[in-house]
Amino acid sequence: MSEYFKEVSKIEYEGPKSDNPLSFKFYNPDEKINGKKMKEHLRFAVAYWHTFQARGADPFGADGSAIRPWDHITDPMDLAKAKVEANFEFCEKLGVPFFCFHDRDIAPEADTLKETNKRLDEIVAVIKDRMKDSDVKLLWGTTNAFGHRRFTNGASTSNNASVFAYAAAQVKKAMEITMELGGQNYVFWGGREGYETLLNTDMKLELDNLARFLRMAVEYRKEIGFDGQLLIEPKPKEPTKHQYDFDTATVLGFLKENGLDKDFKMNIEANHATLAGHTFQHDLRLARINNALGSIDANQGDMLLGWDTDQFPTNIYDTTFAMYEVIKMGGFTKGGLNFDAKVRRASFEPIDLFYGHIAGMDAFAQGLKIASRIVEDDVFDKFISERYASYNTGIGKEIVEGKVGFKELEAYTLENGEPEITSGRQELLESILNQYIIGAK
Ligand code: XLS
Ligand code: CA
Ligand code: CA
Repeated sequence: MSEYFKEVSKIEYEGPKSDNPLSFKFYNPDEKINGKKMKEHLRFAVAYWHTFQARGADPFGADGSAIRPWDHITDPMDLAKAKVEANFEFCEKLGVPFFCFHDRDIAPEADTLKETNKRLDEIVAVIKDRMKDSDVKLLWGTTNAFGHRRFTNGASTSNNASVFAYAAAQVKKAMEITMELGGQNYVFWGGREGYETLLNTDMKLELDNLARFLRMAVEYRKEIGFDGQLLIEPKPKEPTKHQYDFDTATVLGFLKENGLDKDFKMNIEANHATLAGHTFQHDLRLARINNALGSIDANQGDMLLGWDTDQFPTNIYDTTFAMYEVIKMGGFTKGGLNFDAKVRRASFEPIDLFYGHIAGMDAFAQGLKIASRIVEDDVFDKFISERYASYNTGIGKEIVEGKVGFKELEAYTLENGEPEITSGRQELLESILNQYIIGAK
């Protein structure tokens, strides 16, 4: 077995004052927070595509800048096998319990679907074998039905029925291998499911076909007995101008309209929520209150840029708010925190992959600690329940219980006159939040 990251040994927790860049400052996997180990709360995953596939390319530097320890390997299948080894070594050294992949990340596409599936089987066997002596597991699998030229006009929303069929064949196989590898979730991110211009688009047919496709996935999942969660990952734009799975609200409405809301939860990515004009927490909250928060793609965007930068998450406010929602839903069941994040083009050395993940893991560990103190002290919820107390008694209770209509409310208002309103206290709450963020509370 080759060792790819020779300069790195197991990353250990050394505490907040450590100067060792290859150590955790806040992530202490076995430390208990509210009776549960940090590693069980956080369920981190490495994204295969960013960590083992991405080359640091951008539209102005298609060749990429990355230097990787497997660069000398030229045969595509040998390279795919090397990356399996590198993945397990990387996850084990970081103590990350999960990884996630697209079918095409783990095995290169061949000339025919049959050949491609054969390649996949070969690599799946290698992964399975490596899993025997590792604690590292598969969080989720998915399909890349957007990179190949055939998907230029979309996959299940393509104008061409044979492309729809091709995508179905691909998802079928990807779901099978996800199940074979013990994957706990299967993700549907839209890829090119959207449009560039309505001048050439039958929106109604495309949306109906998207629902048909998802229904087929639900049926096939039942047929093969895959018990993982099915997740939809919203994104408003990129690669298409308008992606159909725009945001959590849009996806929830679409699922309900098509009778699919019991079958799918959300995989919410921070950078996608912000591209949709929401905060990360907004989409998490909306999913949570609809019992639809399945898993999280942990990254962050750049507020000054209008695209999907997929940066490692380091913003403590965001990780705190995210973990607040996770704690409030009672923790992850099958989901986790997948680092759908890439190191910057200028961070091209292999060691930067470790620094990126350590930064993200530490930021989420801090977020978890802060959020659990906020939940424990009942800071904001207490304020919120007092703020809405008028709905607990009197006319408010009658509104909530559906006992009154416009006529009764008019009579009530005529009798009671001008309502007394209360301050929202935003600035006060923000300064209390800061006390928790800096660790004073
Ligand atoms: C792209 C998406 C993608 C999904 C998996 O923006 O984030 O990487 O997570 O297909
Ligand atoms: Ca993602
Ligand atoms: Ca993204």
